[in-house]
Amino acid sequence: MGSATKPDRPGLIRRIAHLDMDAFYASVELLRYPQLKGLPVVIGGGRRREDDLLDRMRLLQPEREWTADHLSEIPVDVFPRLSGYVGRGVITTATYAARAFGVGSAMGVMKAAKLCPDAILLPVDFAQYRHYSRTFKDIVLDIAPLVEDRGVDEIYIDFTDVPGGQREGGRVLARLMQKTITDATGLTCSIGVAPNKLLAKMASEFNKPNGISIIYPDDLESKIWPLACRKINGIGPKADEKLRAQGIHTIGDLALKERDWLMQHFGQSHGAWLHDAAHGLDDRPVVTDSEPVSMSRETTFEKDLHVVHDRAALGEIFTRLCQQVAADLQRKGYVGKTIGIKLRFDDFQSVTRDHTLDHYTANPLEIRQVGGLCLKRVDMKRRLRLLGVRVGALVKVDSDEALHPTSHKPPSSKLTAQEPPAQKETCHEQADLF
Ligand code: DCP
Ligand code: MG
Repeated sequence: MGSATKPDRPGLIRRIAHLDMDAFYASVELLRYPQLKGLPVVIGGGRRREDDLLDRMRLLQPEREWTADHLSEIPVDVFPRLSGYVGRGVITTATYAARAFGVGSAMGVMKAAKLCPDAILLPVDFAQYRHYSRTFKDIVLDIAPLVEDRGVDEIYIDFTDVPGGQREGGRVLARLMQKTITDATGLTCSIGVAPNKLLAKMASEFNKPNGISIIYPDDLESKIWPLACRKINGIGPKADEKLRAQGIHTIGDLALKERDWLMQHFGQSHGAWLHDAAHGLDDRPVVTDSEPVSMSRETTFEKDLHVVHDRAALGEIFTRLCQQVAADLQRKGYVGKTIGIKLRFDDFQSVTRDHTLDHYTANPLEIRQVGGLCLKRVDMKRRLRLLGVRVGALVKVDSDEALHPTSHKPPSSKLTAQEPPAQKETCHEQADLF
């Protein structure tokens, strides 16, 4: 699994955790309706109308008071069931009891009703989920400072330097986090700890719910290679189909393929990434909120601009955007080496292109020049609504990396848009515009 130790502190093993809350929306709902614990419950089909249930109780039992304080006293048989549902709503998540019937995220409520008609259907309440999301993240931040926010219910945490983070491969710290979160909120989570983010993300699923899974470098063959390729975060259904067409089903199958073969069949960068991923290699750092990944400036024009007729205006706007993003970088003390552009055409189709330099910069002229080269790679077939420039792969201007860029890789260009690269013939006309 490559060198797992940290070059700057030999002996310390890189330990990265991925924490994911269990059946998150459903578990938050069960906090206010504890009487539903253990039952099949699905969340979806509409926004929250808590008062509907209370209104019903006021009719059924008018002799007593029914307020938001009495939610836990609503009898189970009063809750709406899936069987009564008619509509096009989609399920956001389901309790583990409901999952046993094959019900899960992104499934139509009507379909779920066929699988488990007796499941209880509750509406979504995003404000409540956001509240608990903030709460569990704050708890983790109190224990470990390096936390990367990955959405409402998941985070990566760098355990490497945290006290207890190395004990039992990270299990001691993971257990402390689970307990602190459950004590404070009543919610459970699952945690995977591994040498990197890629493996930690897979590991957090191994023992769900309320589980901990520890992956060591030597576990690759026994624990990772038997898994389906889809378990790699980044291999979606389309990529999986392509792999299957080549007889590659498991991560172990993928690991057996030569790097060159993968690069030939799946493109240089994707092929190389597939090879690394199958061998459990992933150097991505845990990126905290305080470290921006990129800075960008963009503008939507008052009226759509024509690439030829409005050439002067577009050139000026682009120069200004580059100056602004360079000023942002300089003010905040960052330099970056990936320069990218974004365009939106009058049909709302968006295109991005970027180019990675072999050094870091915050120089407006250089950003302008490299951005201009990126623009030349776009087929300007329509009028433009929006133009933007982005500088990514940021580091602090006074960091070691900025002063002595370590990458010996040649500068590379990457197409980040979904559509095929611009045709040469159509590019000629625009070649001098920017
Ligand atoms: N979510 C959603 N629509 C989806 C997937 C998820 O609205 N298609 C929401 C509901 C989930 C939350 O995001 O509760 C977190 O997603 P997860 O994939 O982590 O799923 P859960 O936390 O519900 O379950 P698990 O225990 O498998 O993590
Ligand atoms: Mg989850």
